[in-house]
Amino acid sequence: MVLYNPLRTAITPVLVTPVGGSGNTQFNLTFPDQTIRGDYQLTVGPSVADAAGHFMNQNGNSANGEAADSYTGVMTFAPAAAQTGPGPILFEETFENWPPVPPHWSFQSTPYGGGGLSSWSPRRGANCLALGANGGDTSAGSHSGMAVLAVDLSRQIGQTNLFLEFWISGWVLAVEVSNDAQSWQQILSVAGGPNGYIQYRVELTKLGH
Ligand SMILES: [Ca+2]
Ligand SMILES: [Ca+2]
Repeated sequence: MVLYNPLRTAITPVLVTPVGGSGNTQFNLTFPDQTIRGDYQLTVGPSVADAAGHFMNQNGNSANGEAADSYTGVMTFAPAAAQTGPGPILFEETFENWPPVPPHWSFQSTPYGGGGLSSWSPRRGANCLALGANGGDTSAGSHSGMAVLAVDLSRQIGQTNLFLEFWISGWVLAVEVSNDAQSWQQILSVAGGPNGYIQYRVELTKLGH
């Protein structure tokens, strides 16, 4: 059994204890407190046997204990969003204070992508955000990844002149915004070679959010 965090790192230790009175049909998992926002993936089996020695058969065919008979589930953990401070810069992410990954960042893998911190050619300071395979390894060939920054802008409702400003460098990059993390509006799509950093500035108050 393996429990992965959103950076595709296995969490250790994970202790498994039967729920009292369940007849060993329910189990509690105990693991260190997690702070990273995003999808946690749990894989169980297939070499888990019932009392009669039958291994798992998650795909329901005639053979037990195959690689395809393991169970995989995903749980989404969303701790608090980042809060804004006094202006003129309401929120600034410099990536200089990782680790740990702040709980307002999350990552998704598609399938081996992900995000993480990189010291590879940051525009400013020692760190930048990297989207790539296995937690930001941009050397691992073709891959994709998504990082989500959750910022609470409820104090800025009705405000004008609200901007999102950032520097990016890479092959193909898309930036989307959402006010509910369900429906997303693409505000930027860039295709081109890694010709160095380019600064972008988007006026959020003109997006209809
Ligand atoms: Ca099977
Ligand atoms: Ca930096």
